[in-house]
Amino acid sequence: MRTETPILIHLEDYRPSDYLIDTVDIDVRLHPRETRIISTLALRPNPAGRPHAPLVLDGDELALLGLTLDGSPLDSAAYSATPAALTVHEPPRRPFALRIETRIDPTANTKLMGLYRSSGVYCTQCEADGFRWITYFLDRPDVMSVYTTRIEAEEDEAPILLGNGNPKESGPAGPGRHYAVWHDPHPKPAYLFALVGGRLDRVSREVTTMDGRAVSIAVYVEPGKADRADYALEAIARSMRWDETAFGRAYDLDVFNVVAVSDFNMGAMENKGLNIFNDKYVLASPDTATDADYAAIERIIAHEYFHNWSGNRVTCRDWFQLCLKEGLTVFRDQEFSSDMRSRAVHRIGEVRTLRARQFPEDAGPLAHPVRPRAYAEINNFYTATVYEKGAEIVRMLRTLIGAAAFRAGMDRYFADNDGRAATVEDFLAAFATETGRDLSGFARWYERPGTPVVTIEGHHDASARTYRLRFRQRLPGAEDSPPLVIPIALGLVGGRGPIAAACERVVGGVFVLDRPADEIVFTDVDERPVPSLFREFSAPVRVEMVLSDTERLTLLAHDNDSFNRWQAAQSIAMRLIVQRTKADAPLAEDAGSDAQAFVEALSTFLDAEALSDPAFAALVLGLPSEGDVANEIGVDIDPDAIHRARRTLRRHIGRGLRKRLEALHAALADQAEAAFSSDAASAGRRALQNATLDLIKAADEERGTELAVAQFTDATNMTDRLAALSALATIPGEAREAALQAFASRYADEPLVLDKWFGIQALIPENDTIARIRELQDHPAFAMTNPNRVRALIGTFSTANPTQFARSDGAGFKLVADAIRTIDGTNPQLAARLLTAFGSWRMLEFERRSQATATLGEIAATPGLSRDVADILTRTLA
Ligand code: 0A1
Ligand code: ZN
Repeated sequence: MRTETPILIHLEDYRPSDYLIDTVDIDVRLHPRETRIISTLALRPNPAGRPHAPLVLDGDELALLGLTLDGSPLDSAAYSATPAALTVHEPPRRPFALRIETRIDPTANTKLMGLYRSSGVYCTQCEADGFRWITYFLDRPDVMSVYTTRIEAEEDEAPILLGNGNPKESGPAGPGRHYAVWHDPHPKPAYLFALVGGRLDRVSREVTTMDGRAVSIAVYVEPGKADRADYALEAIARSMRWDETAFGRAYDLDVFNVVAVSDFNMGAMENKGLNIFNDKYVLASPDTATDADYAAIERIIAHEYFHNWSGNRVTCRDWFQLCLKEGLTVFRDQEFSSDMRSRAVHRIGEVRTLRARQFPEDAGPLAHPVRPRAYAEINNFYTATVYEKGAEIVRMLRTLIGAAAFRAGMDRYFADNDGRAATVEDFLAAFATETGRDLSGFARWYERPGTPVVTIEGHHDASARTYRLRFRQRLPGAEDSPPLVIPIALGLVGGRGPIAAACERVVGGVFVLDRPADEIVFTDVDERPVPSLFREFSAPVRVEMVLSDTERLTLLAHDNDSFNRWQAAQSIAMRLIVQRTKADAPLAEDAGSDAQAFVEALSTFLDAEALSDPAFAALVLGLPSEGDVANEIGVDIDPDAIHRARRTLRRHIGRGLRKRLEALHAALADQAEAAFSSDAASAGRRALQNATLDLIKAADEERGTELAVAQFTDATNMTDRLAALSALATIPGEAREAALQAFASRYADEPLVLDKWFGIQALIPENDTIARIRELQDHPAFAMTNPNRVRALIGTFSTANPTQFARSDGAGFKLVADAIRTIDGTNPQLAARLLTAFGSWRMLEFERRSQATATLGEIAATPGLSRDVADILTRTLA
């Protein structure tokens, strides 16, 4: 690996920019290989900066073609230009204009940062520091400017020309060429700059904001795909309305455009007035998109739209404050989705993702605070911790101060910081001022990495009729650090339902644990209760409490908190799988006696509730994933043992519930509407039908195959078709290969659908999977240069096929390492992201751990690794 120590950027070194840029006039002449950019910056010394400082503009691989200051060329001694910086040694101590001309090659840009081409469409990606790939600039988020963008192109090649803000003028620009001018009146950092030029179809409609502004909203997609853009368009309209009612935030331009491109490193980007999306999160039709796709599209459309206030109007002072916009915006999109769909079902989904992605990150070598203090490569900090744990912090804040005070605090935050580049301190100050509370203890959540553990003991005193709960908190690895402020939503449950018991420390159903240890006492408790703790998952912690299965079944049956009902079922299943894994004896066929009570409870539950809330029932039937079990066990992981244990329990449950599952599967198939609807109720019915299919298959492969083949053939939507294919994919044989073949021919021209096909094969827990994947890499539809393809095949394999990725012969690690090395040369961001799959290697048992070390060592020995990959590698091995 590169021997030089990575250069770290530290939060404590922040100082204001020496110069500010009030306006940017940027003229871009699009050309596939030689795009010319002329940028005119209105600069002035920053009163808060150092006087007489040189002006140093950022660049990356840039070539300077021309430079003037206030209209006159600069003497060559007055400046110096390298690909990475343009320095004016002694700029005027008054406002001045700099005109900079650069030239770039969008076709050669495979990093997908700056200006690049995706299937012939010119598009940009400037977060975090992509603008410096286009022109020299003060590329930092606290430099905010008003932009006017002129785009010129061949009319044939790029009939559509889009920029930030509002369209101002357009017209011909010489033979066969045309131009468009866009103006964005809202000052913004360069990372929110965007432009698009290409041949695109569009769907659009008008909406009127609560302030009476008429806004034209539009979605642009590849020619011929406009019929798949309506769902995204309507999701924009719903997001706009919701932000008005939930947060009082209205849109502030005359147009709002979304463009879908097929090569994109992330999900989407919130450029002002011109959101650019990975087409996976825009395009949907019943025949090509699953219910999960529809939900993801709605959520990500909302996420990017909500950034217009939480991110754009109020932006970040520096990249250490990334959670200020991301955590807050994730919280906002979660609330939106909960309001659009079932809140309980949605919350369970969020927590599953948090536990599957953020908890392991926080427990491994890549752990970092929600607000990091240092980084070598900022693109590696778009993490589950910044996004998901960041959102949990905002949620805890609301739980602590209450919904009304939270809303008032948000209003104050937006009002006080509108048009500013803010910090986490500014965010907390708005709530502290609003409520008069000291939030300095709470602020520790932003500083401390790691998942806290809360240990709880309960004691019922029958004669005193009291119930006492003792709490202790600790942060593994940082036992001496001051305590966190942990809101614990709780209640007591008895054999007939929730128990009303008094405790003065519990206010509005919430007890706040802000000391290392504490205890509370409920009075008037006659029967021995079961505590229902961390309702709705009120804090991102691990809970340690000894409860019997009987007590957990009381919660499953009688709690009025849906999250904890689901959690109770999960905890029992987890205990059963962990126990089987540790024994690693898939026990005898009837060795389910310890699971009998659980199976009976599931059976009662299904009879009573399956058809009234199918989405919730599907979640209750879903066992913890193999990854969840590995995270629970934490050390000396043998993925094969976990796989066997989980399969045994599934089979046992499937057999125990067999009759009910068959009946439910049939009933739900009958209920399926003739006309497809993507709404939550229909999606819930499909989810339960497919959960029953999966368990029937676990109980009886032959019957499962029969049902799956029928469902695969008759399916009228992608959810059912794909669920059938997934069910078949784990049963070796002809039925599987035939279905895979049929799917591939049906969708031969649908790259996004073939991604699902790649993914399903990457998940097969069999030894042949590696060979299958190597073969699929040569499939005409696969390309190492397209992030969606790579994530579908290699990413799915490395993150969700633990038995094959972590094979004891190292072949799984090697497959992924080979891909990382190939991709690093073209797209370092994507390569670095793939590498994070090695983040949990220390949990593995000795042999697998040794294989991981060897593979990581081989990657490290590769000459010319990118900074992105080198950064992840250094931290993974540290
Ligand atoms: N701000 C975007 C995430 C994003 C970050 C970096 C990118 O560069 C490749 C792209 C998108 C969001 O939160 O959606
Ligand atoms: Zn975001």
